Amino acid sequence: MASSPVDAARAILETNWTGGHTVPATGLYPHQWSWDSAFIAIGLRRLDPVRARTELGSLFAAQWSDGRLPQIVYDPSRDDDYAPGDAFWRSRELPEAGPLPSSGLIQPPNHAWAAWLVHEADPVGSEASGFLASAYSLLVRWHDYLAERRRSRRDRRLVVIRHPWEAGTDNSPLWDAALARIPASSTSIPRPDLDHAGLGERPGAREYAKYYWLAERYRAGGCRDGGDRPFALACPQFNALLAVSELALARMAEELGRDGSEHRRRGREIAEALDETLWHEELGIFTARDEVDDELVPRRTVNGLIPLLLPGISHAERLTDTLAGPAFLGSCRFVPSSDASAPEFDPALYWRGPAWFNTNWMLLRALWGAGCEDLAERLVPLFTEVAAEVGFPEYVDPRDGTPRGTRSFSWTAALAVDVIMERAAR
Ligand code: 2M8
Repeated sequence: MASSPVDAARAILETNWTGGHTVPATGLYPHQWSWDSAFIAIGLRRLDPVRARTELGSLFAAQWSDGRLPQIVYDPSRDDDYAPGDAFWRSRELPEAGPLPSSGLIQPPNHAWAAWLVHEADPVGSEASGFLASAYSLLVRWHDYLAERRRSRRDRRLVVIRHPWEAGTDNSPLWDAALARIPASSTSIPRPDLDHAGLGERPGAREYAKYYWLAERYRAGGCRDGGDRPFALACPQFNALLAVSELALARMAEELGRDGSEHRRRGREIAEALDETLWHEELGIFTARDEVDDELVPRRTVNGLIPLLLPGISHAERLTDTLAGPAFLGSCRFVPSSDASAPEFDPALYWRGPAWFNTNWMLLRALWGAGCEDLAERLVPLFTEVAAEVGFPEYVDPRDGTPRGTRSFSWTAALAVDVIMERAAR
């Protein structure tokens, strides 16, 4: 008998489990990634809350003394299988680096949100193991790092990314204009990733040369955050996740018998800043603001829809219309990563068109939360049917669900489990 989608997803999460964390995919991504682990823990909490806590705990163990949670925690035995690796970052030579080999960059702050959901799935086990208290104090330091060292110079309530990898949406059109100003690295760049995914589905050599230039420069400065910032953008998805996570920290604080009001204030403040500083009136969507030229980037991308997660943003109605309109669900079955009506749209190329499971999952939760049942129903089959049918891929063609990227991808499996179980409980 064919296994159920949940059993199939569970089998992938088993295969990708190393004993302490889950790799995103065994070939293409052989280490632990920061925001992947948070999405994976959200799915694991449905299957095995202890393992969900271990997943987050192993990432937290890599925290730097300045509070940052690194983009990647490296498995030194796989250092030749992914670039840039531990040999590039040499984090152990940096005084502020954490105890485990890691990248110096960061990823979107979905961790407190995940930690709260993981706690809620098994409050007794979470309290007994000390998970809630230790996660809370560590996550406060993570958010302090963002607020202090990554503060936007344009709007103090927002934070900026310093590399496209920090957005999680590496080659999104949002970064094109900023990258055009960045020189290419002259390093010969290894591309083990191309052994596992098609050339037309990964960023090209030109982008990689710029990614490396930025990473080399950041590393040469000891991964410190002062000084000039050749690439600095306030991303709407990154900041929306920070706000969601502040609200989660408030819940965690209150559960621990502490005052959560400061976290709530900060969450509200970020939402206000999104409304005031990152809203593009003409395009009807949030977008990134480039701090180098102080311009809003005139592109519709899925990053600009993620603020729908925030209760009370003032542009929610218009943003929902944009989601339902020709750039997104008006012309696609699932939410594409980038405007399907724009000339740069490419349904197979990474963050320039395909539908990703994590962003569709966030939007599904936002739509459920706002009572937009009809639009939400459009996204449900991506998780309950398509994911398993096409082998839990990294992403799909947003028009028809054709699988793209690597297969047996962990957050796809984890978030499919989450939606299937949520659906059954509703
Ligand atoms: C992709 O990013 C890495 C660099 O971090 C890469 O392109 O090699 C992105 O999809 C990112 O969001 C994700 O966290 C990572 C691992 O799944 O892969």
